[in-house]
Amino acid sequence: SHSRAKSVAVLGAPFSGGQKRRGVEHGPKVIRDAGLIERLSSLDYSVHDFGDLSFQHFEKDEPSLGVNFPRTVGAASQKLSGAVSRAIGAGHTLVMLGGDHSLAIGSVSGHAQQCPDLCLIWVDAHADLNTPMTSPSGNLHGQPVAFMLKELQDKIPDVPGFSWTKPFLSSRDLVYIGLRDVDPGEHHLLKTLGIQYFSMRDIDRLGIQRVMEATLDHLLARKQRPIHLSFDIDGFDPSLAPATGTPVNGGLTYREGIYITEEIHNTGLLSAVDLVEVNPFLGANREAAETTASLAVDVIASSLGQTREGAHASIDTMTARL
Ligand code: B3U
Ligand code: MN
Ligand code: MN
Repeated sequence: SHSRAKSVAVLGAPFSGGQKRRGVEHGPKVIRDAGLIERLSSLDYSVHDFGDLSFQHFEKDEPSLGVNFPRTVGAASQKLSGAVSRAIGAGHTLVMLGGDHSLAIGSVSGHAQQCPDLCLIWVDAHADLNTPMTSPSGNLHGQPVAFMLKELQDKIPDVPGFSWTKPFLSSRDLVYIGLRDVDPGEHHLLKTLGIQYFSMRDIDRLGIQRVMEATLDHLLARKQRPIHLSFDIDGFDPSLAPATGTPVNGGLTYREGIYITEEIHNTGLLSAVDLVEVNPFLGANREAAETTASLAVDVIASSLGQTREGAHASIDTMTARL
């Protein structure tokens, strides 16, 4: 047999403090139960399942500056950041299972500690770009990108729990795909910072093939660098991903979502992927949760090289059978 070329680290982050609906902390369990580890092993990765992190719950965590559960979210992201940094430093491709999208502050910053020149692809119905001042909800899962961007340094107040992190990403190193529910403050920032984004309307106009060409050209034309994919399952249409906290009609089709991840895999530059916002308590029934989790597995497997045309492992093992 041949040697396994690549290793992947799977890290669960059962955390829900970035929003108000219980259940999203069970995302890692349902995604594993949908067969993630077996699928990645069958793609010929050496899979290192690091299990689930456990997070500190702050008894008194009053809102501060309009932000809900600031200390709990800040501490969770800080812990995740360290774990992600260590896994990537050890040479693994990282898969982070959320949990809500506030966790991306931790996963992307931990990745950036090891790979300061990374770029970020954010697949989501939402821009998650609110600052504490523009946020309509105070929920930190609607704000993670604002905490990362250097250009917004002066717009982020000193929220308790977040003194450990400082902005590390330039707005030109970020592309959004799938947007269709953007708040006024977020839209203002998208436009004034000149962030590259492809809304669902843009996908309707251009088709997903040209969207991916433009995305990868924008991020990689100047130089090849590591990619962080932060995939919110609500990027998909709610008919495909019903078990999520804030579903929005008119989302990605299955084929569009998988095309996105196939193209990212084909760059050979994917270094970390977040899969967030799977909430098995939501959706009409248990089947809704299971389809959503199974879709999450497909997204991760496709990001890591599962193809729709099939593949063969090695000439040697095949020719023995032909
Ligand atoms: N933009 C709104 C709603 C929202 C953001 N992210 C999700 N929902 N999943 C907010 O609260 O910032
Ligand atoms: Mn999100
Ligand atoms: Mn979202």
